[in-house]
Order: sequence, then structure tokens, then C-alpha cells
Amino acid sequence: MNITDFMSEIQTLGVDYFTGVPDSQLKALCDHLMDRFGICEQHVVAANEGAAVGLAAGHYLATGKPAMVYMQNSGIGNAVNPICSLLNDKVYAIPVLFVIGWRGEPGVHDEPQHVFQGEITCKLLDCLDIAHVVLTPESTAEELKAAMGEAQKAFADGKCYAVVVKKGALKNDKKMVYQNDCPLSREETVKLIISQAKNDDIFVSTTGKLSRELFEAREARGEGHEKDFLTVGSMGHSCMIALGIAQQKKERRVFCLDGDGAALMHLGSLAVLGANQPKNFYHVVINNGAHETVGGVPTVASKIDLPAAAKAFGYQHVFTARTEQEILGALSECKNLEGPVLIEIKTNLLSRADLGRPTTTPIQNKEAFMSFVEGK
Ligand SMILES: Cc1ncc(C[n+]2csc(CCOP(=O)(O)OP(=O)(O)O)c2C)c(N)n1
Repeated sequence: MNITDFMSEIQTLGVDYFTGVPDSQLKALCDHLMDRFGICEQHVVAANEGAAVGLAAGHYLATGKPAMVYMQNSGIGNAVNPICSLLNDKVYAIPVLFVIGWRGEPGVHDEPQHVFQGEITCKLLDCLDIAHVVLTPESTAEELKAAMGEAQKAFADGKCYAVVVKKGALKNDKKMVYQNDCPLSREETVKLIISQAKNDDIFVSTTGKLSRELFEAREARGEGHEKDFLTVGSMGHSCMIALGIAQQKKERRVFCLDGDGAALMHLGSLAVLGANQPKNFYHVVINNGAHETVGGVPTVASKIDLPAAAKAFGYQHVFTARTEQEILGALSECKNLEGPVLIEIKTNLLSRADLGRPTTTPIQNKEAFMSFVEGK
């Protein structure tokens, strides 16, 4: 279905406020919102899906109109608490229209982190008392119209409604291009970082293409993958995984290779890191100002001073780098500095079209990594 047809149908519900976290399967929608509104008071890219629910609730309280909250199904978890304890009709009865990208749909091959989430997506919505329709590439305008009628009824009862979007169900002929003028790519940066590592350094890398690039960089160097814990799902949690390791392995340096979208998603964790003062913790945030992995929709990271925030949270040392020389300088200083350290690296939004995916399973990754961490 063409995105403009989809949006005109949605607008019959009186929805004119849009918020969420982008998803590659919802690229047609995200690009449409960026093209039509950009980032403004009508379209807010939220830090996480729960925050998007908060925004939608606030909008409803101020206008009486339901808002759209869009997300990948992996974000439902972030939204469960405000769905149950804020929106639900046993509490404030605040209607929201959810648009959810269905990764890991049963029967369609997808990456391991999506498989279980995909299996439980519709069951989770049932459990949350959210009626829903599944939009497929074959869905017709009449079917969507009927679904909007159902949404209307749900809203009248103070309930939410969801459109679950299968792969290829939404189309947008207009391709948006997102870019900035930073000289280095995330992949070049990842290669530089591991080239400067000590032999026993431990790496925890974030969700998305960064982990895939790290995996391929190890292959290209003829190395194994045991030094890297690839956080393939759980966006925003790699720095806490890294802290959990750093607390137990005080004699080793632990690097978290993070993304700006991921760091912002659970920014409170940076405060916890600062307050805990792990001396062996090095937080590298690759800041391309965007959710590049899922299409390039901007984050707010190009508008904020992340190193200043980290410093305020208690990080001992902070750096910003964008050239090879600046990155090498920061990494070399780190060899003599105690953490927590934050290195923000500003990169462009280029990535390879032929970027592969890890060829080892998450369990193989975990086992090799645990042996490496144990020192075997
Ligand atoms: C909870 C959750 N919401 C959304 C996603 C979909 N997702 C995967 S990667 C990604 C973007 C990550 O952005 P950033 O951390 O800035 O890294 P970049 O892709 O720019 O390297 C998103 C939104 C997800 N995996 N999990």
C-alpha cells in the first residue's frame, strides 16, 4: 500500500501528531513523516518507545486527539509499562494508534534477536488488550478502512489500536537521503578502534550495523570474534552489559562501542556509569546524529553536548573526535587514563550495501566471549 493512501486513511481518525522510534520495516512511514514534517512539534523522534507513549498521552491530554506512536516490535517492551499503567482503560483510558513493524514474523527468515519477539508480537498485543490489524503487501484500501472503523470503536471505549506492518506492506516512492559532512564512516572508525586495542581488551558493541561492521572487521584482520560481545538486540543496554563485566574484571579494559541513538535510548545508564566510577570502563559513542541502521532518521544527538553530559554525570575524562588523528590521539591518551572515559566520535552516515551479518550464532558468540573474559 502506498504511504500516502495509508496516511489519508489514518487521518480519518483525527490523528495529526506523530512520535516514535524508527524501524527499517517502517521506512516508508518514517521517510514520509520526515519529508512532510521533518522534526517539529507535530513529529517528535522519541528517545525510546515508552517515552513516545508519554508524548502521545500528553498530546491527548492537551487536545483530546489520539496520536500515532510508531515503533519496531522490539520496542513494545519499552512501552509496556506506560501502556499498562497510563493508557489502559483501567487507569486513564488514553487512546493511541500504534503502528508496529513486525520483524521476526513466523515463517519469514530474520535475525536471531527478532525470532522470539516476532513470535509473541500479536500475543503481546492481545495481552495488552490492544486490538490490531495486520497489514500485508496484499492488504486492500477497504480492509484498512474497516480496520480504522475498529480503531474508532476502540478509541470511543478509551482503548488503543495497533496496525502491525508486515515486511513490504508499506511503500514510498520518494527516497529520503540523510547525510552530514563528517569525514569518517562508522565502519572506518570501528576498524581504527580495534587496531589500537591491547590484546586483552574486552568489547561490547551496540545493536545495529556497528556490531555487523565489527564482526566483519575481525574477519578482515583474520581474527576470531571472542573479544566482542555483540549486543544484537536490547538496544541501549550495551553500556550496562559492559559495566557488569567491568565490575568483575577490574584488571582488564572494557570498551563499550555504542551508538548515539542507543546511548540516548537509556541515557540514565550514563548517570549510573558516572556514579559507579568504573576505572576500567571506556565508552565510545559513535555519533552520526541518526538511527542509521534503520534508515537514517535523525536523533537529537547532533543538537546536544554529549561529552558535557557525560562529564556532568561523573565520567573522569571526555573527548570528541571526528578525524583519524583525533581518534588516534584520544585512544592513545586512554592508555594512561582511568575511567570512566567517554569518547564521542562524530561520523557520517555512509555504510556498505553489501554489509554482512554475523555468521556465528549468539550462543557461539557468548561461549567464545566468556572464555576470553575468563582468560582461557
Ligand atoms: C528497543 C528497540 N527499538 C528500536 C529498534 C530498531 N533499531 C535497531 S538499530 C536502531 C538505530 C540505532 O541507532 P544508533 O544507536 O544511533 O546507531 P546507528 O544505527 O546510527 O549506528 C534502531 C532504532 C531496536 N532494535 N530496539
